[in-house]
Amino acid sequence: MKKKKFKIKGFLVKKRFLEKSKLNYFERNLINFIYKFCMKKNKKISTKAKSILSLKGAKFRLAAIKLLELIEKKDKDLFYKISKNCTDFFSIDQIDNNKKMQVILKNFFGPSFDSIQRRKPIMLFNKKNLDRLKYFWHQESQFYPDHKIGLHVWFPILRDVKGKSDGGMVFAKNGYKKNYKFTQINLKNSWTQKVPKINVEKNFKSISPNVNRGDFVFFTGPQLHKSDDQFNSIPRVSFVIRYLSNLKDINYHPLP
Ligand SMILES: O=C(O)CCC(=O)C(=O)O
Ligand SMILES: [Fe+2]
Repeated sequence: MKKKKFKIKGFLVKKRFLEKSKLNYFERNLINFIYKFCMKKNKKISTKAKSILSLKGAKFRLAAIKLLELIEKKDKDLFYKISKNCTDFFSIDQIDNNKKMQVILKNFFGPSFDSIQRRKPIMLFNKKNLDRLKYFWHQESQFYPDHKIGLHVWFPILRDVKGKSDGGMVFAKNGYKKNYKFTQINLKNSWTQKVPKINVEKNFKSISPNVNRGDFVFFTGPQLHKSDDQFNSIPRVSFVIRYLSNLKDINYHPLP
């Protein structure tokens, strides 16, 4: 049987990429990480995280989102630290080791597969009326100028993202063909922004895909994207993993 090829132009949503049991495990690992990470930094938060671990299913997920909301409200510095460090738990590696992920990476990177460098994944949070943690339009390729090729993998946890204005991601249709000059913006406890010097919305159609728990969105370095507006009163939580390579002669080389 012929192997399924992974072809991507800009971005692609892979439905049901990760089994629910693995995602459940991942979500619990995150709360367990917060419980331990906050033990010395914020006892109250730590104790709360521990108590949430006794909940199951939808109750657990909602309580987990509320916990993150509380941390962000009470201690912005701690929240930013958690966003950057919470992937020190091992279940993120199980996503790399997933067979489907390996096939995709091999197909996408071809001969550069052996030189993939993975950037430390981060947690992303999009809450109504909270702009500090959102991304404006940007291209990941501008954050990694030394890497000629990049594949980025974004997936929501704890709740589904129901398309437009639900706090997910927005992609510019066909907006992956060149790198644009940008303006850099740095704000406290916020991600660095590299905003392209073009009017993205005027030049491209915006697409806000539905992305359920377990669905993964893949996008390439130059693909223009941003955080969507958030009208849902329940915040959105997601992770992103970045795979990069700096071999110059990379082309699309599918596996035999
Ligand atoms: O999750 C978001 O709001 C934006 C994510 C993003 O820009 C990325 O994952 O590269
Ligand atoms: Fe991004």
